[in-house]
Amino acid sequence: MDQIHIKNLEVYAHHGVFPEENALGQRFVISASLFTDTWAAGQTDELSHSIHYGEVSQRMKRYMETHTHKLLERVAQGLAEDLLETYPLLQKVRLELKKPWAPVGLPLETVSVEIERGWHTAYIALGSNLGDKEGYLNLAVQELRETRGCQVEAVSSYLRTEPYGYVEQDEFLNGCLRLRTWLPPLQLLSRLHEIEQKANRVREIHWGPRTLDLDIIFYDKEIIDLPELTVPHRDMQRRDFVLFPLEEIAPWARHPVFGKTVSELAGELREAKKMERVESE
Ligand code: PH2
Ligand code: MG
Ligand code: MG
Repeated sequence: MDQIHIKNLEVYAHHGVFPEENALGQRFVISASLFTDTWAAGQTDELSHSIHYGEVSQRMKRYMETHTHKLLERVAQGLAEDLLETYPLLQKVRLELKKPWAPVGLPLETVSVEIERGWHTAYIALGSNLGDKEGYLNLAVQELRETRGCQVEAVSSYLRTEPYGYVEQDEFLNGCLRLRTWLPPLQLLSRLHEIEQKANRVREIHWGPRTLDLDIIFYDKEIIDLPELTVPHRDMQRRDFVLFPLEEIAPWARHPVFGKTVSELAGELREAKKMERVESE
């Protein structure tokens, strides 16, 4: 992707672990790469179709001067979030934050932290089979809309579905949504858990009745295999209550392990269910 570079912007600010640093302040030097599609600006010669590097520089200077953090990591993260939230055309930002006067007591040229932060696309499955099911799904959508770093881009219709797995429970209401987010997968997961808690979810029986269940189905094309999180969702290809609503909003999304689109997976599941029905007759 195209990039706009700001190189070695100098700012005087008060970040640091030591109280002297917070009191006296020191020099910081910032470099930023702004990842954005410059095609429209290149064609029209209109600044409104791009990101104004002067404005970005001013904004970074202001952020640096109006906050006091201990760690360079925190400053870099704060800057990145501020830019991603402010400039809709900014897809990704790489920031290097240098501290040439860092009080290390040794003759070094500079210390720095470099980070990359950007927008990602995640698909979230929603489910409820206890209490006000529709209310709980709506609550989840609303909470995500209000989450910093999350933009809800599309919501499927809600489907009534038979319980799958542990069947001795009430029917479910299921849906799916598309999220644009700069939260990394584990941070997104913990935000989803918070929202489940808000819906008074108690974790009792595995696969048992729940007021609200929020699962990450896809996160870009990432394959994640951690004890606390598996993406794509392990069992989605067998779940009509995931695939059918997902198909409404992302028929073309491709499963990064199976290499098939959601629409193909949904089609295969429909066929498999038809065969089951024929066999049981
Ligand atoms: N969720 C489960 C287990 N079974 N069945 C339906 N129909 N819908 C669900 O969301 C669901 C389920 C575990 O998360
Ligand atoms: Mg689930
Ligand atoms: Mg879950």
